[in-house]
Amino acid sequence: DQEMKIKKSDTPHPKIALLPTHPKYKEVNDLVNTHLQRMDEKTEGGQDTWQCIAEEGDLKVYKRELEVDGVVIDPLKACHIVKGITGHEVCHYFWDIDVRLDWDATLESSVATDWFSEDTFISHNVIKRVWPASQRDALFWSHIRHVQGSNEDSPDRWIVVNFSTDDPNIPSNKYVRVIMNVAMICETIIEPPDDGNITRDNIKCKISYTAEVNPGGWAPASVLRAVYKREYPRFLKRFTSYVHDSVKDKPIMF
Ligand code: 18C
Repeated sequence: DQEMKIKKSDTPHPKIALLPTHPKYKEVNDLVNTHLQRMDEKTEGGQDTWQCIAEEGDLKVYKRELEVDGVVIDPLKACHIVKGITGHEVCHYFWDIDVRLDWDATLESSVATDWFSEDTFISHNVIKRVWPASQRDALFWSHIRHVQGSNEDSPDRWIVVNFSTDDPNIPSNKYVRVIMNVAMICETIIEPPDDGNITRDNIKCKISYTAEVNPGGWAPASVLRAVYKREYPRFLKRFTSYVHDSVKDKPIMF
């Protein structure tokens, strides 16, 4: 009995493809853990420091104004609840570079430049130019992970982290390089029907998205804040409806 318990609690982690011997293993894990912890802590407590910049139905977008040496680096967070999709589906489509340009309208191109493992790769992304600023690019690793809940209070989650990185093979002199730390964390809520047959009508996904972006050089603050205010809500609506439409006739990916 005791042995069973040890075994059970010892193996709550689904497989992570990134190998512990990989040079980026620690960085990836540290970021995943920090994002999960931060999500657990905040929201209510930090309420007053976050100002709501958009609210539409269940979608809420908040920012905190922050400038360092005149450069706007406002942290951003958003929450959304979307019916008919799972956290696995949301994270899958957010992570999958093959579909990135189908929903991310702020990107001009996105190319995978290195694979660490099946769940982690680096991509080079050229961002559409916003007048009058110089054009930007971003180089970041993307990691997707299933985090099994450890008890009733900590639910099952899916997470994707996009975190800036370097690669000497991808020169950063053509564009201004943006530095970012982005996380998408999802939880699936199931309301089981009486007949026990779960359909898309019985599921919804609680999404939490955070972005810390340093534009990598001066950009006019008022333009940047106006672009963020318009583009983040637009991205969240466009992306979630993209997922919704993509999966509606497919079997549920739990
Ligand atoms: O998370 C998102 N996307 C992921 C990839 O698919 C990834 C994001 C990477 C890029 C983040 C880029 C932020 C750029 C900020 C600097 C721009 C400086 C411009 C100067 C202006 C004065 O994690 C979704 C990201 C959604 C980002 C929304 C806000 C970004 C605005 C960027 C401007 C692009 C304008 C495009 C306008 C045209 C749209 C039709």
